[in-house]
Amino acid sequence: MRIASRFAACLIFAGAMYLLIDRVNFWYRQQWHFDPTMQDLPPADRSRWPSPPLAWTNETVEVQAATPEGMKPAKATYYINSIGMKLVRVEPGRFLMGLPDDLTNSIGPRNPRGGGPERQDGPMYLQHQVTLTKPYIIGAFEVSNKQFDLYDTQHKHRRPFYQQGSDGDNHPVQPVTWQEAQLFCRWLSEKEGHLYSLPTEAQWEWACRAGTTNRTYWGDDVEDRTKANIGGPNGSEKTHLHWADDGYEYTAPIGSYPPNPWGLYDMIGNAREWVADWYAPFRRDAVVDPVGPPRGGCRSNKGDGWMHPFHRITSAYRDGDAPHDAKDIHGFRVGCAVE
Ligand SMILES: [Ca+2]
Repeated sequence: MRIASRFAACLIFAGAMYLLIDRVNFWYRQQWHFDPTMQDLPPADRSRWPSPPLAWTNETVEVQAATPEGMKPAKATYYINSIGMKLVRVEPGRFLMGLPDDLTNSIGPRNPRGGGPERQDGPMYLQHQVTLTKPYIIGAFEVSNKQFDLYDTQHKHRRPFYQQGSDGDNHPVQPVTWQEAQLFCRWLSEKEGHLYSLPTEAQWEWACRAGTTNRTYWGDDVEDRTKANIGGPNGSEKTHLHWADDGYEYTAPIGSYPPNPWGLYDMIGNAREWVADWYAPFRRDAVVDPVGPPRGGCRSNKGDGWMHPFHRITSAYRDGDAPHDAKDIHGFRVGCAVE
């Protein structure tokens, strides 16, 4: 009896400690909102930007795109900026963002506070209608190490071991913080006179889906590892080593897998990509040009990554991490305003 009561007391104590730590952790994350380095950048001082903006070249090519109907030829126009980055213009449209409830349950709702274990207390994938009213530009590829090195010559010393040396130059840059991704966009804006920024989460997902309504832009077979650089049945970093049958145990050079129907590469897999929004549960209401909530503790990132298990693979994938967090999976692609 004495042992049982001690055991019960231990359980109560452990439960209380867990709740206390959880609340402190939540409070701590909320404080990030007040840190100026975690905020959107101040409005750009455009007086020193090149005017008129640097001209881009462009090319229209036929690509073999991954679609729900299999591999299909598609025409894609790429704008090429001053550092050789290829960009695609995306037209306005309306789509269902998030996932239907049955899929949400199989993927597992993400923790609405970002990071940490998955929980059932937030509609992180609640499907809702999004209307985007303006065209925008988005990178056709993830930002590469070589491109990011032009902005930060010291980043090469932070590359993970599997991206060392010139062989890693064309891999997606990682790790980068949300703040670093923003600063890269500002640097590129000042260099060219075009207004770059991270895409919003809705802009990113519309571009990823590229008009498809399936679980991914190539259909519903999430175990098809010829379509994206993703993990295996158990995608933890440890076991991913056993899933190198596509030739890439970790990241792959950008553009190693087929593009989506709009000519965008690695929207699923490879680096997981920061977007502009604070990370928060979705609501059922239809929204127009959403930019996310005005405050939060974590920033969203999209697109699954090279270590993700099959059951999490979807165009709607999202997670939240601290803006100053930089894991070996955090990369990004640029967005740019049509002006
Ligand atoms: Ca990616």
